Amino acid sequence: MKMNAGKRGAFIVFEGCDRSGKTTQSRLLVDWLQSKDIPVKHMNFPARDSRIGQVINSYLTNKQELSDEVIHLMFSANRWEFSKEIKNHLLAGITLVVDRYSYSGVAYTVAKGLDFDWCYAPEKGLIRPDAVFYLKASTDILSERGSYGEERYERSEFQRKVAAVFNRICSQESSYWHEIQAGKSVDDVHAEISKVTGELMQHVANEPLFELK
Ligand code: Z5A
Repeated sequence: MKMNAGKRGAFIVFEGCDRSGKTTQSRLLVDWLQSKDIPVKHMNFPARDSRIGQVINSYLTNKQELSDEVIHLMFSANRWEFSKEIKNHLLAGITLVVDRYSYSGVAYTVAKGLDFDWCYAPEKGLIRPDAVFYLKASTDILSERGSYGEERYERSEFQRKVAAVFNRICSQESSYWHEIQAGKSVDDVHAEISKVTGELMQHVANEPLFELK
């Protein structure tokens, strides 16, 4: 559904498996945009500081047990908590660079065996990104970046299932998803992302915001 038109910021999301470089690249992109005097803000999901985010954090760090359905809806509620803020920033002309969004929500829960459509349903109505950078690399490459930590989901077999869901979404949403080979050097990956972002910034300001549907 189309919403307000006007000069606005771009909504840029990073997705990918663990250690694919989302934090590294999203920070570099923020620095790059700032160097061009573009107003920009970095966000990440889960946003662990909110009340819902604190519950998510206790689940991820294995301090609390929740059913797969309940934690899925908590992750989605965490995004809804910030949806008005996201919209207001974009309409105020601030570009948002966001580390994980709805697609992580879908990918990690579908990887547990839940139905794709059920997982996607609570995301409908959230603002749709203008660009998603999908940082893609094999689990073998990613596991060379250090051993998995103590949090849930940090296991190779599970990560392969997550990657399969990201691949599916990437081919379904190819109009705004950009597959980036994340096994390249940090500088090469950044160069590719900043090039696509530069092109995006030339036209996005006058486009309406869209919702996930
Ligand atoms: N989750 C969910 O289930 N549902 C949801 O709706 C959402 C999330 C939003 C926590 O997320 C968990 O929540 C996550 C998904 C689930 N599950 N897991 N596992 P998080 O965002 O807090 O995840 P994280 O654990 O903090 O980040 P990450 O994904 O593990 O890492 P990253 O941000 O992609 O990578 P990085 O920190 O930038 O880099 C990792 C290392 O690789 C670091 O040492 C870098 O220096 C190195 N690196 C980065 N790029 C390169 C290149 N190009 N070459 C070599 N080395 C590199």
